[in-house]
Amino acid sequence: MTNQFKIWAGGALTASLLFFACSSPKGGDSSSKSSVEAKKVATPFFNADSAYAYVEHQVNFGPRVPNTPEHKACAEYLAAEMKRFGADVIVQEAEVRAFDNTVLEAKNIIAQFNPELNNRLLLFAHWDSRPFADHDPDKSKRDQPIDGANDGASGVGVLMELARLIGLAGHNLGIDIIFFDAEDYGQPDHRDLPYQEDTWCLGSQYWGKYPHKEDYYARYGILLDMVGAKDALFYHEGFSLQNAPDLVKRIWNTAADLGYSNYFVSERGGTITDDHVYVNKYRRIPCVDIIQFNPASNSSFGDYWHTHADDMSNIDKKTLKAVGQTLLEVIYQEK
Ligand code: AHN
Ligand code: ZN
Repeated sequence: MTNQFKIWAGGALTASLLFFACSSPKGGDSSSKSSVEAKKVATPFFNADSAYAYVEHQVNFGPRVPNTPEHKACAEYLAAEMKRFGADVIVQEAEVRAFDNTVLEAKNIIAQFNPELNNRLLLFAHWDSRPFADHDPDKSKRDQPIDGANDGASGVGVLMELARLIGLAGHNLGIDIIFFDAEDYGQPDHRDLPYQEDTWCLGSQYWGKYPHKEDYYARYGILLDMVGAKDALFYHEGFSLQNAPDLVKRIWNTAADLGYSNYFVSERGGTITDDHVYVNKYRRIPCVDIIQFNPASNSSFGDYWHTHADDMSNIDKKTLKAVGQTLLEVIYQEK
């Protein structure tokens, strides 16, 4: 027997389903038998207009480059919004050293739902934007910071909409959403510098070594990076296949079930050093990176990548929807 309740909350439809599994062995009185009751929360509806507005709000601060007032203002906005959605928020302040020895005042923004539970899922994205446009066709503009609408703001915008919905609908598991800082301060390609290890992902490297809770662990982690460009293609990423092959399959199958296989291509793409590598390396959490990377194209990440073309005109609500609804479905299928 199934009872279904539909509740309208804040314009978003959240449906709660209650399942009663009644065991009635023959000859028994079913009303006196123990009934197993399992509560299951239906998958909320991802609002792409809402996610788009969160992307735009970040971009309107200007480039979010560490050690700038725009960066500080955006950090305050992100922390306040996540609190408003009902999360317990920690802003982890981290002094990290960049490729050119600049000390960056980095801030990892950590939003926790059901912080008391041990059984946790981790979702993350970087929130900083790149201080250079090292791939811009106009050489005179390569030292200027970029808007990072897709590279930075898109993943955060999708996760903010997820946080809003998790706050409304609740979840049976603990969920952490982390916005990592200083991901995109990696050594630029336009200055001909000698190769250095580990110049990207400075915020996640710091958090991996000094997590907000001792011995922090999660069942798995999912990273969103560049998830808002028009007609983006998401291939299986190499480190994700190595460390979390089953989760890769589950995410891509879920996307296909929802009708999004035009975005989620079930083939191997690039192997990309990104925040998930350090979360996996230091915390041993299996992680998947959902990242726009087309191995068959010349530009791989897209023509806009690390150029001044990565502005709001680069963002398409349909892509935000495909990623956001898929991610919601994956996490609400969890028991
Ligand atoms: C490298 O280019 C080594 N990694 C890409 C990580 C990245 C930069 N994601 C966004 N911007
Ligand atoms: Zn970047």
